[in-house]
Amino acid sequence: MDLLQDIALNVQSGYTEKTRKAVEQAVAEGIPANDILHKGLIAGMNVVAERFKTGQMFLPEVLAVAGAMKAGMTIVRPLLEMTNHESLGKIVIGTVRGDMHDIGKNLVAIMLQGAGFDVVDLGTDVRADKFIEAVEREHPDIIGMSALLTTTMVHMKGVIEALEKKNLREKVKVIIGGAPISRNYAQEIRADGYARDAATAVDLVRTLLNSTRATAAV
Ligand code: B1M
Repeated sequence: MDLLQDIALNVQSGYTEKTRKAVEQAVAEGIPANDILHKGLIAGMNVVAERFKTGQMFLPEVLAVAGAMKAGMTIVRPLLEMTNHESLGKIVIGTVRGDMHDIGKNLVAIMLQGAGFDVVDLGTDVRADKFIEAVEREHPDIIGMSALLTTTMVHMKGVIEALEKKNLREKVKVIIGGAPISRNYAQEIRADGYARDAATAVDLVRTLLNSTRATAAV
């Protein structure tokens, strides 16, 4: 069987050790890290997301899958980071308050790092004050917020309001994403952009930074 298919199947089955070994083998065979991520790890995770949605998989199995995904990503992440050293801008990213989902947010962070951006990852369950502290400390160009629950996506608005209160809103762009998020929601809460997946997030960040720099140069 194709090694990338093997990785996808091991992720779907929640086999942490087998995923780790298959990813190590793929790296040793010279398969590009980007292919291992997209055609192996993400391909497997997409199948799981669909099965969970349709009730063919349950939480304990999904937890095992998350462990396998993490094991694979631990190996691939430094390789993606190595592909581009020059920083094109800084992004502070986190999953909002009350939300522990981090697989998608981690993918966005990895893809941004791979594309040459500096990424400060605040992790999961990030409260508004933590985002504010990070903006004051890190001076990022962009804040990225992720939410996977309809009950937690509301906290994105709270972060934007906190930025406004602190007079920081003009200093930083805000992008949002996650399964329940839409372009309409981004407009409603006055975010600067929405991305449906990690690759689109990279394009969005590039576009926002280019427009900021073009405005600054005028
Ligand atoms: Co949870 N979960 N979960 N879960 N989980 C969902 C989100 C759910 C849709 C499943 C379902 O019922 N069909 C549902 C939410 C329902 C809703 O709110 N409408 C749900 C629920 C209910 C829950 C719990 C409440 C379950 C419970 O305990 N009863 C609980 C909540 C815990 C908490 O957060 N407080 C819970 C727990 C968990 C696990 C811990 C078991 C595990 C998370 C493990 C982890 O992340 N470390 C888990 C998982 C894995 C899922 C599903 C199956 C898969 C999510 C995922 O990783 N997808 C999910 C079902 C689904 O999404 N269909 C589900 C793969 C990932 C690559 O995609 O995260 O969408 P995604 O990220 C994409 C894009 O959205 C986008 O790019 C990413 C890459 O392409 N993106 C961004 C994401 N963030 C972005 C940010 C950006 C831009 C793009 O800019 C900054």
